[in-house]
Amino acid sequence: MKKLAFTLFLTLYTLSAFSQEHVVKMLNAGKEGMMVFEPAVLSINKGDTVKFVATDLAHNSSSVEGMIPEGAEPWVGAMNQDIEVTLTEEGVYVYQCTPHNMMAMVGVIKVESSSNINSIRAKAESYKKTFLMNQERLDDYLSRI
Ligand SMILES: [Cu+2]
Repeated sequence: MKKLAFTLFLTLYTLSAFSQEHVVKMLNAGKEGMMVFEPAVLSINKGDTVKFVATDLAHNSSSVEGMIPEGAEPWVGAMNQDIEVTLTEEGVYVYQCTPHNMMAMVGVIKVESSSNINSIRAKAESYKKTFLMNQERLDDYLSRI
C-alpha cells in the first residue's frame, strides 16, 4: 500500500511537472529597472511553454540569433502582441525586445540544462556591445542560471 501511494505520488508529480506554462511580462519599468522582462531569468522543463505578455506597449520578444540551443526553433513576436513559445530543446536561450535591445531589454531561459553556456557566454561578449545602457544586465542574468 505504501508502495502504491508512492507510485501515485510520483505519477501525480510527473503529471504536474509536465508542460507548464510560464508567464513573462514585457514592462516599461519593473523591479529590476526600466525596459525589462519579468521574470527575466527562468528555469523550466523541456516542453514547457513561455507566454510573453504585452503588459506594457511597444515591446516584443524575439530569440537572439546564435544564442539558442542547436536545433531549437527561433521566434519573433510581433510588437504589442502576446506570444507563446514551447521550448523543446535543452539548453540556454537568450531573447530580446527588438526596439529596446540597446537598453539591454533581454531575458534568459534555461531548459533543464546549461550545456551550451560556454557558447552563449562567448556570443554574449559581442552581443552586449550593442547595449548602450545596462551593459552588465545580461552577465548578471546568465550568472543566475
Ligand atoms: Cu521593449
